[in-house]
Amino acid sequence: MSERKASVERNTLETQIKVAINLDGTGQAKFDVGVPFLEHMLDQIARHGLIDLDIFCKGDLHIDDHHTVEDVGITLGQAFAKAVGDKKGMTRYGHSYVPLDEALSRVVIDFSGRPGLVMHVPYTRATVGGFDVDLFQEFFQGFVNHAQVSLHIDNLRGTNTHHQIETVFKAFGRALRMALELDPRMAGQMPSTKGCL
Ligand SMILES: [Mn+2]
Repeated sequence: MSERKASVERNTLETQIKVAINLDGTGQAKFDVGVPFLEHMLDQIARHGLIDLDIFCKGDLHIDDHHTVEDVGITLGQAFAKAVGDKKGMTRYGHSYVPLDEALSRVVIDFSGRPGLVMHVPYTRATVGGFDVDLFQEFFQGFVNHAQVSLHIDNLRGTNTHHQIETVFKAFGRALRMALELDPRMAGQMPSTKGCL
């Protein structure tokens, strides 16, 4: 098996980003993106996905967090597309339910080769510690467009906004872990009767 690692650099007038990932890691995470709440969420992907993540972003935070959050999603998606390679022997589908006290979320992912996002998170507040939680829609849309995955995100219940979105990211990490798992019984075959993804 070739190593499932990737490094991507993406530079625009709004953000300068470097992402390095190892899909077969242990959850080692290093972040320098300037948005603490986003870093707290990215940490959930690393820990619960057992993916090593090293993300640096210098963004135009003097305007607001929007470009940074969206562009980190885009660049992370590009890194995933590169790291999964030809997807031979990969489980392909993944899902997870994660609770956190009163909150419960479900995330379902398919490394289909086609971008699609359905996200339903009825936030009870618009911000957490000054962070605009609406931006996570932009994060996931950026990720989906570039990782070329179908992603269904549902927060099923929850009254605390921090809990609502944290369960989404934990379930996202767990769903990724399931989908990325290499299944020895597949003996390197494609997880599709079409023969390609
Ligand atoms: Mn938390």
